[in-house]
Amino acid sequence: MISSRLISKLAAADSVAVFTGAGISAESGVPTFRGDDGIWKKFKPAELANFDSFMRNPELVWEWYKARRKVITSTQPNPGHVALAEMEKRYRKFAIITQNIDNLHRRAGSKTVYELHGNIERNYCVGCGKPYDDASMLEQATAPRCPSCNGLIRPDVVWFGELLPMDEWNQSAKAAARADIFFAVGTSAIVYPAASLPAMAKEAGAYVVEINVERTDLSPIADEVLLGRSGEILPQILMHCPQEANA
Ligand code: BV8
Ligand code: ZN
Repeated sequence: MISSRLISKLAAADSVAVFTGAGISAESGVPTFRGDDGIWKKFKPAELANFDSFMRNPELVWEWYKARRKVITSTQPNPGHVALAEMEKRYRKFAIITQNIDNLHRRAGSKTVYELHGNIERNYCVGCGKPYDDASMLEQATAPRCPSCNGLIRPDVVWFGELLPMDEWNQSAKAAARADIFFAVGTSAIVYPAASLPAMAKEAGAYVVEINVERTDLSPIADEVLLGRSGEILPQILMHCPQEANA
């Protein structure tokens, strides 16, 4: 499965970046977006994951995120997340660049995680920007309001038509540009600007490795496509990583 070329690259690499999508959390029981039980099969992103819909019908959007938060917080990181948390210790420069809002990389112990599309466990007031992360308040039936300015409280995720968090984006672009190996794991790579990162890494000379149960729009630019479940492939790749970071 893992080529001798990748094995030698893993041994020699100084900087590794891993770009992840919903597929890495599928084995934890978090529904993907475009899979058969995909979120976008049931709900149209344009109807729910955008600011105007939220302001038009905050209860509906809040209910949706509450349902997703309930699923997500009842799941555990899987061997794919755990392997990446361990892999971070084997390289001097290592970064996870995720589109996932499920916080599972951090819960697996990963330290350097750039959340391009936010985190479902964080919330803030659209009026005064005050953060609200205590779960009890979030369990309220309707869309909660900010006690200090009465503004609506929203999940700290990036909706369609919204800009990505600048710092996360800049750090991600830097990690992609300096990567010796760039892994793209469990993503259909069609949501932009996140989906432009693999090409940026390739452009900068990275060895691009795709891990997915099927080929995607990314496969043509990948140097290597490993077809299979990330929860099985990532632990195998870890076995070929240096025991500790090169000095
Ligand atoms: C923006 C958070 C500036 C919320 C999300 C350029 C071209 C075309 C369109 C655009 C463009 N630039 C901007 C756009 C518009 C838009 C966009 O990209 N639209 C797409 C649909 C074409 N982008 C935006 O709006 C972005 N903002 O550009 O702002 C701007 C402002 C004004 C006007 C213009 C521009 C913001 C996008 C962020 C949206 N928020 N999530 C929430 O989650 O509720 S996106 C969300 O969907 C995820 O975060 C993720 O990014 C995406 C889902 O993709 P994946 O994670 O890859 O999941 P998917 O199900 O698709 O695929 C899973 C894969 O895993 C599959 O390939 C499957 O085979 C594989 N798999 C399954 N099981 C396994 C597995 N692999 C391995 N192992 C397994 N076990
Ligand atoms: Zn407020």
